[in-house]
Amino acid sequence: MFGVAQLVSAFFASSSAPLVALGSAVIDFTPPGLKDLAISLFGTNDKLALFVSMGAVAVVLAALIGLLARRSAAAASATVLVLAGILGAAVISRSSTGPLDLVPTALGTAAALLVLRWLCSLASRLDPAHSESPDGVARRNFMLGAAGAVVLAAGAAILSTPLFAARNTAQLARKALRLPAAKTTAPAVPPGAQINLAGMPEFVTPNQDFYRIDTALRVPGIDPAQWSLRVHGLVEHEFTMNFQELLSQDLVEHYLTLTCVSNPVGGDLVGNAKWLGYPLREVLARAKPAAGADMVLSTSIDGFSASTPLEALTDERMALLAVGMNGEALPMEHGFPVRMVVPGLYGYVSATKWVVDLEVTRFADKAAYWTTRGWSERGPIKMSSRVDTPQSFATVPAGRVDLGGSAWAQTRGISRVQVSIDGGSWREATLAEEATLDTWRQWSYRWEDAAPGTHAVAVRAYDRSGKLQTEERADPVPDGASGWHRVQFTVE
Ligand SMILES: Nc1nc2c(c(=O)[nH]1)N[C@H]1C(S)=C(S)[C@@H](COP(=O)(O)O)O[C@H]1N2
Ligand SMILES: [Mo]
Repeated sequence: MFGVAQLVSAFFASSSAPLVALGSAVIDFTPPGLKDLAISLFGTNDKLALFVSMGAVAVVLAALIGLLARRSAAAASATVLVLAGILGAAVISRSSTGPLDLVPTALGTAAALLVLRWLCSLASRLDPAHSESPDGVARRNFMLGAAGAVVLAAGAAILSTPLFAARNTAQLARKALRLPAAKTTAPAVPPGAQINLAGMPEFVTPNQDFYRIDTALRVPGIDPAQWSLRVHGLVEHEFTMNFQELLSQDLVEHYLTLTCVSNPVGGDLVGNAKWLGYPLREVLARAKPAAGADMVLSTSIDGFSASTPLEALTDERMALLAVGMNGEALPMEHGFPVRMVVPGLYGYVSATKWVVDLEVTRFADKAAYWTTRGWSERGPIKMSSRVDTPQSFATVPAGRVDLGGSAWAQTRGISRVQVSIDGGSWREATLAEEATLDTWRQWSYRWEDAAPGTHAVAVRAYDRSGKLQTEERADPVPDGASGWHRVQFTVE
């Protein structure tokens, strides 16, 4: 049933695929603590984990329905119909679906009922009372039939993936796209921004290594020729802008480190890229926000939304409507063709991918996707520092040990980093060169006389205003983790 529905849905909107819809609904209704748990357990494989567990549930359900069918074929069919109802409800609950999107689920259900009837009739011949053929043949027929159904279902589900891709005009459009050069280019990253120590991250994160966090089980495919951005709400001039108009503006390049609110202390849900885009302050200047407006609610094509303080989009910081990432068009999973990036704010309140709508409004009037799920309505990035090398539980040779890591306080910049070895006094680390106030800064510390044994290193940072990173431990929920990062490793 899932297999056929998934295959048929390839010919409809991606959100019509019942498994995707069900998964999306599961994500939407997941309490905030659980989202965090899933991310911490599976990291950026959280979606794979969700699909695998849904697949396992589907197999168990199929087996149970099979057992039920041995007692009553009607009850088994009724169960299939109830499941179909749940899937249909999940599909309809998606923001971008209509009644037509129920067709894949309906066809999948029909296929499931037919297969069930067929298997039941094969099974009935197993019953010696009705047997016209010898026992062994009936058994073999049933087993072959059941195996065939499983293979066909799995095959259909697997086949649906390339079908989606082949249909994906967005991907083709992305390949063909030539982005214009920036009117204002970013100053080159000073070579000294990178500390050359094994285990240090690259200062500019390659696109394929960039962390990915979103609620989209299937990456939205937006054909740029179809894309437009609606700007409306508490503004003097509402307008929509298409992709060509956006590209014909004076584009700006800016290096900016993006951070996820779910990043735990010492975590890696953070990445640094060169973004190409149009300043949001220009977009908003054209719209002319009315007095009293204090928030911009940005919405993606798949119904995610973020609430960004209007001020963060209109002050001097480089908030961008981005089209490029590290010299190429935005990768599909990072928001092609257009996303937002805002210095100093966690992604969930600012970095809307596949953005199609900007509503100028008030925090008092509207709430964004994660705000309604227990996260803070505002999300300034907390100053953080991290030890990247040695890693926790590593073993390093005695004598000279080179420590290295990263620190970030977007919009304010990092002015000092200190390390403490085995709880000893704080010592100044050497800072790598700074690229911008909005990018992370690497640091290193040479420990000359590491004796064999287990050691612990803690790190903390200061921003450019002289403020010390807080030691106070906080979990990611509701507005970001805090506390000093500590690693333990063995010297031998
Ligand atoms: N459309 C959409 N945009 C989104 C999200 C999302 O779920 N959907 N997640 C946000 C969050 S929580 C983060 S941290 C950043 C991550 O951006 P990246 O995946 O490009 O690293 O995207 C933001 N933009
Ligand atoms: Mo995030």
